[in-house]
Amino acid sequence: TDSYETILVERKGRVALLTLNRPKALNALNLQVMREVVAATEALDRDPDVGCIVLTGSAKAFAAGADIKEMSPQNYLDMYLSDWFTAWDRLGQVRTPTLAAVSGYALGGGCELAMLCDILLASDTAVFGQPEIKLGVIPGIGGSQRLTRAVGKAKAMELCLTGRTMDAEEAERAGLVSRVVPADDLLGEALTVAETVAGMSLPVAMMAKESVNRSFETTLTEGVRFERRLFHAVFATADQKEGMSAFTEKRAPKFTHR
Ligand code: CO8
Repeated sequence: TDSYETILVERKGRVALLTLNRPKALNALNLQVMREVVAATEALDRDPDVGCIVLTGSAKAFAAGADIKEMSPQNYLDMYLSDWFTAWDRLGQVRTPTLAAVSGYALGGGCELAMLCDILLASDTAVFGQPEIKLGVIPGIGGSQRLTRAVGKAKAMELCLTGRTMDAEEAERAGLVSRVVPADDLLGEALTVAETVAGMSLPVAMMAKESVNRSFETTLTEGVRFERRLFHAVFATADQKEGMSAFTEKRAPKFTHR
């Protein structure tokens, strides 16, 4: 982890904290940031001792978008051949639960990066938007799709077509973020939520995540059938026995992630 230049990676028990660290560019996402975030997250995903991955930025900016200076001179073939930003999609395939703790700007690729995470917590200073249109481009890391699924067509269209931003309160009302907390409490609250998730059975948490994500990919009937299969599957875990025994015995469960 020492070899990363644009991110910091820390471990706090079963929680991993990944901090975007390009302060001079408000954490603008260039190819190096993409490679490092994706590599670090995938390495943490392979570690059975990590039960939740928190992604955060600075107080001023989660990430102010894709790196405009790096993108500016590219032509079609440059973008196509280097497959610009496609590796970000791999964050959506990570099986360990992920949490984005957003303070300040989450614009363009920054908003898209937050939306690639499972839980989205915002500070009261957070600002979300897809302002690409103002630069003569459109969202490219799934923003037009994930924002629309998160907040509906009305708001997604307005944000993508005008480039206007929304504050944390509007983002919460619209269903983009699960909760807004005071800026000073954001990281603490994010780590508390992450510890809670990481304290659950990891394979069961993975299945819960997989099941929720399935709802974005399939019909209700198929989604419910998928959930039912996983529900049956959790009875093959020791953690199901432990969780239910602990309840009966009126004690806290001790999950072994098996
Ligand atoms: N890229 C590169 N550099 C940036 C970016 C960015 N997105 N955002 C900020 N910076 C740099 C600034 O250039 C500045 O650098 P310098 O000091 O060298 O001039 C430094 O960060 C500080 O920024 P500001 O001085 O602008 O700070 P302010 O507090 O005045 O303003 C804002 C903050 C409002 C966030 C402002 O910086 C801003 O509007 N940034 C751009 C936001 C934006 O448009 N984001 C969308 C980018 S496009 C995108 O994300 C497309 C994603 C899909 C691409 C997919 C391709 C396949």
